[in-house]
Amino acid sequence: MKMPCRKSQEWDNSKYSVPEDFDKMMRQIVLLLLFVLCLGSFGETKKVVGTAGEKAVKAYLKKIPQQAEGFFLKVTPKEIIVAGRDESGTFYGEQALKQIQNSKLINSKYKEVNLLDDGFEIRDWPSVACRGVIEGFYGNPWSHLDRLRQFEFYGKHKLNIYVYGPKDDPYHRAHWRDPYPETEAAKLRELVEAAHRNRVQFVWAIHPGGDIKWNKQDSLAVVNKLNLMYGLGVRTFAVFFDDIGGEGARAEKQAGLMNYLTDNFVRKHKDVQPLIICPTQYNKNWSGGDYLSTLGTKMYPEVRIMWTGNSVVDMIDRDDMEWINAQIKRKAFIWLNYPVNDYCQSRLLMGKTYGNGLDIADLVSGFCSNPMEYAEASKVSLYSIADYCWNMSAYDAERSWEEAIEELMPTSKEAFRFFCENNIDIGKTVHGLRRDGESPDFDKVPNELYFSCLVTEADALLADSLSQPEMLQEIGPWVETMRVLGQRGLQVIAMQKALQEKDSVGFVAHYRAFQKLEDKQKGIISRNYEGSIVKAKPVVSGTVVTPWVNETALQLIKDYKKCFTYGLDFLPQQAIEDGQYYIMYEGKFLTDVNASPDRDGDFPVFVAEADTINPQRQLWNIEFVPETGRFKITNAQDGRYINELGTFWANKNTKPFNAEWNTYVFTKTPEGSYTIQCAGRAFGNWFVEDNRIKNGKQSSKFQIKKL
Ligand code: LOG
Repeated sequence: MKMPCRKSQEWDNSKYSVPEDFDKMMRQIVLLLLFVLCLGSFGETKKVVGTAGEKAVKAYLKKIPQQAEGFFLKVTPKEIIVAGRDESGTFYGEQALKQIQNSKLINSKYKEVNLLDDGFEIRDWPSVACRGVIEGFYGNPWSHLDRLRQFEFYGKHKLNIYVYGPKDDPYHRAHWRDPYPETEAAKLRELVEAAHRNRVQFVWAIHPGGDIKWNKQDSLAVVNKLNLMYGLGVRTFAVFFDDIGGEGARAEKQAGLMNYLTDNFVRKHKDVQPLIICPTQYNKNWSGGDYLSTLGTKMYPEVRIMWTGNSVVDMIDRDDMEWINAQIKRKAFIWLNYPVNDYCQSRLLMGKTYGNGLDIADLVSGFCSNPMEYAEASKVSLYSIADYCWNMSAYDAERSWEEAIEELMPTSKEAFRFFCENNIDIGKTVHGLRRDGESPDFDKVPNELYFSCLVTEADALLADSLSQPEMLQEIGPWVETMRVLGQRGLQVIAMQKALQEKDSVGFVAHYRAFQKLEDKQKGIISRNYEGSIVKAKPVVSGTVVTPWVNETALQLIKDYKKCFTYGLDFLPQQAIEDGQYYIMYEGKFLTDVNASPDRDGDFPVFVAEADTINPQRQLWNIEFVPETGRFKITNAQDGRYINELGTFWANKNTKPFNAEWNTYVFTKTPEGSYTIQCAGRAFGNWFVEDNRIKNGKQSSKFQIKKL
């Protein structure tokens, strides 16, 4: 069944034809391919598969790329040749063949395509030698099944490394010295085998820095644990020192341990790869002193060093790589903190993977993406990470994203695409990274149409949940949220109409329906099971549609109250009407004693006397902010806002007003005074100490008096 939004002539969004950048030659290839592959079951087609050095492919030796993991693929009606430089190359040649058969497409993913009279040849090899995924997030670690499904996906998309380092696996970090219990160990053994079967190097990481003692005993404890993991089949190892402080963070000690492990463990085994370290200073913002150069000079050059970029969550370009490589005297191994969402748990990051330089392949020793704890949903981005690492200079974020959507949800691709479009941005976080292009059609089509689409496309996905059960189970709470968001939006539109028509009864009725939906949305919780480490409250289109719906509803209520009195009991009460007020504590006035618009970091104090010279220093603009539904407090004399620390930040460049952090909840007490809470802090109740505002669990009571 067609969804109404797709029927709309104004809004035809289906772009699933041949990608636009296909030139004429490529179109020909596509046609040819169809012809070749339509010959069907290869009944009369000879198929030869082999690896350089084997007799079967001797005739093609010159065509096989020299690069590790490269392959030569030839398809004509008579023969199909798959010839790899090494076993991985042959494996990848077969994967490429399967993909071409499935998609009936060749595109610039492949490095060299050669059109023949009756078929085609491909020569292909990876841009980045080590490409893959690092399970390195906080939160619920992936399940066994998640991981098995990941490895299949990696094999298919030519990713060749997986680093195991979930922060909340106790045997990785908190209890790194302890061996895995028998059942866990058996699962890991199975995982290692599954990874290797898919040509994925399984790297097991240990995170000892929180409590390691720099002594022989703990060095041996690490060796002991690595030996146990070796026994489970692991052949590559990493040691993480991220997010720690104190003794564990000392560069010369870390370097010493890595060298010790190299001598006493790695070199003792013929089949163990050089180590990987995640340093404590793993991004430029956090670097300083001689930490990085100590690692660079003291640690064996074969030890690979991970790096997240200029900040924790960052995209990486050539200048960034040159800087870090010079510090550490080797090529950094990129730990890309995307699409990880452990620091913005309410959002799913389903947008395009863009922003990394297309010219850094020769400057990295590896490239891994840290994904979301939602393994299936992460595949949208991982698909692109694979494309990027395989043929970097030809990487096309847009096309790769479209392909990923089609592959991951073939039976509901348009609904899934719409879902992804509405789950793109990260929102404001300490890490700063934002993602463009969320809900791109929201301001292009009538709001009402958009809201119905949120509902119908959510329904379409839910109705198709059996075809991709693993994906739907993960994104389900967000799909539900998308549905409720659409319904809320429709109620807001109805409120708008009612207000225009001066229909106060209708307005209040729609507001009450809106409120019910809001309660319903609050009840949607992801991973809400016993023992779950992160229970997320999903937000959909948190940058575009959700704020529009919330702000418009609040604004409408404000407007309604100006004209009508009917039903006020049902509408949310604004604790304080916008205006100028004294904020008083035990008879004292909150005063901006240094009033000066450019001053930074000072704080208002409670003063006993009324200021007769500059009375505005004791007056505060209290103003409702629809974006958060809370209040902004600024001084009437100099316009500075009170921040979450109870102090002033005047510098508009470095500390611009941030509604999320710098708006307050006023709660009226029965006797008519108020308590004030900063919603941006965990214990953000205002209390007074030394005549100034402090934040904590306890609250003081304030008098808010009109001028
Ligand atoms: C952690 C990582 C986490 C990520 C994003 C590194 C090297 N370490 O700030 O486990 O998933 O940021 O929140 C990190 O990135 N610390």
